[in-house]
Amino acid sequence: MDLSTTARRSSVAVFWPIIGRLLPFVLIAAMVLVTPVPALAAPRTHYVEIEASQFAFQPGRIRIHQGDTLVITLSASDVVHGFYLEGYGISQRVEPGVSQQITITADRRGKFRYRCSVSCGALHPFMIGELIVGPNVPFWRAVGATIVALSGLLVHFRYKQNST
Ligand SMILES: [Cu+2]
Repeated sequence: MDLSTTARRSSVAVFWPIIGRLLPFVLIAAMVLVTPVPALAAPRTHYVEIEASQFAFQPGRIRIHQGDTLVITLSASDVVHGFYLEGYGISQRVEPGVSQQITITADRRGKFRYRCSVSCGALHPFMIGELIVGPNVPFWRAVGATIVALSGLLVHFRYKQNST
């Protein structure tokens, strides 16, 4: 056996055990990232000011996650408007100069339209906005993958320490 073969052998001998030790963690991390998990709550509270005017809500789109709390301060800048949130059955009338507070616990996932519920003029039917309640999965996947990666490193360095 010549020298270069020996060198190659030993580098392979060092390389494979490391792969062998880390592979389970790589696989677990991949599983954590891919496996669907039920949405878990990491609740946040969002404060949003919605201004209703002929014939739109500002903002017209709100994105939150399941489990979050949404606190809306609703105001009307011209005439009397209404805020009706489909799927949550929330309805609130708002008069100019008197803002209203609406608190919503986002327990249902999906897209929910909010519309004006007080006939406020010609284009009243088009006064529509959208609340998007997304799943909480990405956050927990990131947490899971981080934990697995850290334990992998820990085991790796533990082994290195013991072998020297
Ligand atoms: Cu209106």
